[in-house]
Amino acid sequence: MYEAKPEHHFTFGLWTVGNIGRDPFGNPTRQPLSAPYIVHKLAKLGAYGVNLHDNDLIPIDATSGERDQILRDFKKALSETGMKVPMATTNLFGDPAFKDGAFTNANARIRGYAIQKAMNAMDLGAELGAKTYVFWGGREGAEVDAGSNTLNALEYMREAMNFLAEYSEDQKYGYKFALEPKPNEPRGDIYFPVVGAALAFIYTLDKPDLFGLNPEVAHETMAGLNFVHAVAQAIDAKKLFHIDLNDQKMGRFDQDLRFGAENIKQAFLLVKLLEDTGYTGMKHFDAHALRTEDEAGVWDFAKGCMRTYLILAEKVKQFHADSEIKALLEHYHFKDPIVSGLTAKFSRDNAANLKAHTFDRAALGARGPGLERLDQLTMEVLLGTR
Ligand code: GCO
Ligand code: MN
Ligand code: MN
Repeated sequence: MYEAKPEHHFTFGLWTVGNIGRDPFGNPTRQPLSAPYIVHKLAKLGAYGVNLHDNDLIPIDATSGERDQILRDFKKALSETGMKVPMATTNLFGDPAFKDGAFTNANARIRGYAIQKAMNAMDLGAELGAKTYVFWGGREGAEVDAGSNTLNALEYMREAMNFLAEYSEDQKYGYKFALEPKPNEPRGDIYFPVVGAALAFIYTLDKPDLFGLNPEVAHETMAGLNFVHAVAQAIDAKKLFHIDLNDQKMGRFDQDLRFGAENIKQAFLLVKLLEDTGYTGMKHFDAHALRTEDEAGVWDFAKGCMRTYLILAEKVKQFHADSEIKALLEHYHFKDPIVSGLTAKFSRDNAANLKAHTFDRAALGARGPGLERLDQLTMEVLLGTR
């Protein structure tokens, strides 16, 4: 029961299970794990694949000989296990060169270097079979706004996105690009802080069809927003290209907790949204084991993410099959075909008839939608008492 299988499309980043437990106050608590070792371990746990930043695999200062050897070993692990690399991305935040941003840096040379690094990382991702390319602008932000009017940054970002989309097409890589918004951390303020902001930006690009979103639970939660609503908006716009699953307490530092570790009801509603709308993309766990853990804890963490998703998917089925919940939902979605016929589309007749229609305002205000009972039953499904 609840055993992860490749068909579930669960993925992890090399940087997630490979996280060595460093934080701003403390040294690493775990040894680094090699990429081939991670691939073998995740394959045994039933993951579909592993995602990477260029420098998770190939150190930024590797010689071309070193690069080739690392790639050979990594590809061997992939072919031995059948693991895929569905998503790739660029580390544009770790090196001091990017301390004041990469694509949005005020320095034209750094912008050029960032685009060059992204092209090389896209080459690497394509070589490994990746079809989704993520842009997480960790350093694309500011603490000091006096140097720029922000419009420069938006223009620079647009230039980079347009350039790299053309590069992908020119190379026939077939990438879809997923923008990953985050409100802050590591910068004081990051541009495109939330899903809605990134979504609006996409339509200002030359090739909006190539761009979508990679929303992350922790990121909207850090901004105090409802993640399920954000994902729904991305789905509505047909822009949910990828998703980063983890968990987060509101008002805390960026925690990257195990999926479902904190807010079970939200995790359930998220799984429900993804399952109900037939999301078939990658379910990527962008989280890491607690700094307290040893390597055994890392694999418990990885197993836990996938198992919780599968348990919640089972609860979604139970929710839909529950006849009392069904009745409550019917009560909640009150239907009136006559009124709906009038509001479905504007016509002069419909407008005139709607104006002439008599609504019993007092009765509308008096009717209870039954949400207390619905929420309680949802909790009882989750708590296992139904
Ligand atoms: C974070 C982000 C990153 C990105 C990753 C892939 O908060 O650090 O979530 O983990 O997802 O860089 O683009
Ligand atoms: Mn994150
Ligand atoms: Mn992420």
